[in-house]
Amino acid sequence: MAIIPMPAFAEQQPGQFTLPAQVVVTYDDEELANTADLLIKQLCSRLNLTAEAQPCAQPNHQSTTGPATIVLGLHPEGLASLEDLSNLDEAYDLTITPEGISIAAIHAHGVFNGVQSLLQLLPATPAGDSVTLDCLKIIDSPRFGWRGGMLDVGRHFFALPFIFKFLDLLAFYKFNIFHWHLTEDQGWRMEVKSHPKLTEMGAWRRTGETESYGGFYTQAEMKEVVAYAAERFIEVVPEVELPGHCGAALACYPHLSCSGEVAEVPRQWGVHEDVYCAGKEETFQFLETVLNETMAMFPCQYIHIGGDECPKVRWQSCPCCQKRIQDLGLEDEYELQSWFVSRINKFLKAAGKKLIGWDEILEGGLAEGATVMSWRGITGGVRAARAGHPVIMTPTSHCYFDYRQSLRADEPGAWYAMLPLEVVYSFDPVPPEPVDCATPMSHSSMDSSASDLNLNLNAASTGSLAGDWALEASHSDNILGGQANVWTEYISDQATVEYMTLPRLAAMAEALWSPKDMRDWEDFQARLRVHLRHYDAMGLTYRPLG
Ligand code: TNX
Repeated sequence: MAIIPMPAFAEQQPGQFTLPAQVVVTYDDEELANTADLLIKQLCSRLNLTAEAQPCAQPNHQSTTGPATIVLGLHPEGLASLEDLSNLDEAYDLTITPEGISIAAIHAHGVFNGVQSLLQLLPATPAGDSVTLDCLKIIDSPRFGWRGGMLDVGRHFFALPFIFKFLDLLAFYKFNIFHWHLTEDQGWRMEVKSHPKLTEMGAWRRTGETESYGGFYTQAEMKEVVAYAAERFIEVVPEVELPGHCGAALACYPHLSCSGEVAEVPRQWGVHEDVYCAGKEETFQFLETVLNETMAMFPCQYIHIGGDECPKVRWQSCPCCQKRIQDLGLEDEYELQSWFVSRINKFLKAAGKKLIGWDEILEGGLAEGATVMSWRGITGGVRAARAGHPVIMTPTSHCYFDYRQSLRADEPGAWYAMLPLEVVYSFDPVPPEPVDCATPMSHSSMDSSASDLNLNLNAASTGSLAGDWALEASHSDNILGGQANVWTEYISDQATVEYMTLPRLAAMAEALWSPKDMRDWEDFQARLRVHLRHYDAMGLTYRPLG
């Protein structure tokens, strides 16, 4: 049963079911029509079967052409088998008996998840004349509600068909968030009708005397992406970087910087000192116009505003910024950044949206209700969760898919760090609970050195040893989940994105979906070997195991 992520409950049952030559998929609610259609397409294209979908109101799912093979059923009133699960929106019951296959759920998203599990049970390519499946029962729902994948299209641009392919991959592993990093120093990728220069000029950077590199998505294309993702129950979270990482925008509109002098779209990676001027009102007029167009395209309740890596050096010497600090009675430039983000937060909130930012938004004070993406380790996330803010854990140590996968000299990826598959697999978005040193250790024969150590530990702490590396259980509900990030400074083509993503995305999927106590590295690798055949069939590039 090579399903990844491992279902919460799965049990092999006696008997087998052979798919007939003519597969009939029935569904009892219009909301399932699209999922039925996606399933049919897979059966036809992948396994050369003949398959059709039929809406069917009858409880026994008798179709007009004979008994249904695969029954998709929606039960908004609830399902006894799913009663004990959490995250019921995504829960499903997949049953295979000698008579047929049934996928039942309370919400359409659950049925979609069940279909993904079924597709993983089917052979990757046509296997002989017929397809036979072992009977089984799966009852499943995710551990975390936020299971994200981020793609940086700013450093390198990836055309629309690849975005669809990336979404297919996220869906295959039951991810439900696509975080789209759309603006960067090295390129602005999102059409903004009120500011056409952003893509006419900001989407392109000079690569030689006359050559330039870049690309962008039109608003119509971005809406297509949102619709394609929605069909796969994935929400698209757009990221518009502020107040830093905005070199491309400043090249188009230099008056929005402190100096007014940003010459071209930056060609170097890294952290750039030119950022939006926090003192000028024009900055906020610009950003609000851009965000209004962004919100009109992306129905998701979240807007990611970046917030990371914003040097303060320009603000320190800018009369407008210094006046702002004085007028508002702020302590320093960190508080100025906090004020900047809070102002944007209020704007988004008034439009009914929620702000997400990288963990730097904690500096100088966190905006009301803001969600924090903790990337510089987990400590920012721990502090935000303790303060009652929602948190997505995405520490570099486990979630940065731009890092190379081994030390081999020919391994692609960023040269400065490594993230092997096994480390991704060990990721847990919820930090351990603090160790209470006041509680004596239960050693039956504690020797004197151990007891000295214990005394010292007690003396050095007031109850908690773990500080910001641990989180009290009472706050752990604030951890929404985790996310894999594909930054693309060192990834310039689609095949390399795939190579960096696979198979690590599979490990991340299991870390974010499956019950923690089911994590089994050996078993995961065995299932992964089967998945490599799926990658081959889908035409995906991946890093071989080992
Ligand atoms: C840090 S993660 C960044 C990105 C880089 C990445 C490279 C974050 C919020 N900022 O701009 O691409 O490191 O690993």
